[in-house]
Amino acid sequence: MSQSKHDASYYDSLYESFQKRIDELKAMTPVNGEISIEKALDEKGFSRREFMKWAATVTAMLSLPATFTPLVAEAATVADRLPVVWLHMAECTGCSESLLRSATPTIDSLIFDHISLEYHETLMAAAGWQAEQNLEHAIEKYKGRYVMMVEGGIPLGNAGSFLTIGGHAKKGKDIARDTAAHAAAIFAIGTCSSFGGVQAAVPNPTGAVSLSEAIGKPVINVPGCPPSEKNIVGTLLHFLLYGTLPALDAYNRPKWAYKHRIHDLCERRGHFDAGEFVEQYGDEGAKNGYCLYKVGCKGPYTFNNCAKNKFNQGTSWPVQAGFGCMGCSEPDFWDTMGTVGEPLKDKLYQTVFGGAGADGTADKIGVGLLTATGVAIAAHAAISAIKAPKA
Ligand code: FSX
Ligand code: SF4
Ligand code: F3S
Repeated sequence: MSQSKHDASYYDSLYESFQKRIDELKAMTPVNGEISIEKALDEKGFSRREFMKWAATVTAMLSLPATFTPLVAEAATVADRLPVVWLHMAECTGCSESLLRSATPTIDSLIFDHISLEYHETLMAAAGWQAEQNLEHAIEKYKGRYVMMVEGGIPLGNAGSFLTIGGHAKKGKDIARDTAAHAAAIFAIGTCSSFGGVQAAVPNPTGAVSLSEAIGKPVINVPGCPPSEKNIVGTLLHFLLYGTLPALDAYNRPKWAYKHRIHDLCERRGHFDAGEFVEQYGDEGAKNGYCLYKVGCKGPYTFNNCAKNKFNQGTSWPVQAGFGCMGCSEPDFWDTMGTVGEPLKDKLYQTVFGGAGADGTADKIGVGLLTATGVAIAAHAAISAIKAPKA
């Protein structure tokens, strides 16, 4: 019988099982053992205090009590025991960039650097035959133990020949299938890998599909175009601590990251509720930080934690920067979220589940603007007579 979070003993046994996982991992040799994560953090000038602050943020993000912070910190330092194979398919590399491209390294990027990336096409030094061999060796050596992370959609059109690479001219779809065959866990990183992404937008000339469709296996989706570095590292740490897959919504997204709508966490929500909208970019409303719904924000239909985690080392996120959410963590957002810069208004927003929505919360808005939340949006929109922003 499974325990519920309301049982007093639930977190005690969870704590014990995390500690056990960490001890087991500690006993293993780091896969790239040149320098420990702790030492790397120290060398880059991160104090213990900063590291614990980071761990506290991740603990809260994973919906764990604050007492788990030391365990999360410990888990981060043993992350280099986890072999990770990271494949690139059809995409822009924005997901890797989200994690790695910063003026100064963040704790997230440092940890990512030190997790044992046995194979990452952008980061590894190897090329050609050697690169192919690295992948084969990693699969062989860590059979059933490695984590597979995939960035990009898989083009199946033209007999899947769009991503043919390497000396053996192996097709992307086959590389993905063969790697998936022996993975301990499979994560689709980014909207392309989760749902097909931009290349799967109509008319989808390469026949791109999601990773899960291409390999015919269930996959944990971590969408966003790109996803934040926190959601990527959090996914790894969650797996590291629990050793099992997270609770998921109907789109196989981890609930710890995707259970809330952008709209629910948004700092401009007060302005939405007060009917104060930006009418066009650069107007008084924009200067006052009003709600961006009328200039196309899709926050009411989008599930992600951007407002909390932000991007670029926690500097900002789209809405804070003054541009509405484009819905980038939703399936087929290129096709279903309408014109950028224009509200969906009373257009029916149909999810791929025929409006059933991503979960209980999504149900309220998934059927379009007829539900309670939807009516609120429509009412505000009607009061202030929506007009398209000038080009
Ligand atoms: Fe790009 Fe990743 Fe978008 Fe896709 O992110 S940021 S096109 S989700 O696969 O590289
Ligand atoms: Fe924030 Fe967009 Fe919702 Fe306005 S519509 S409150 S900008 S998420
Ligand atoms: Fe994407 Fe919207 Fe966040 S566009 S990055 S889900 S604010």
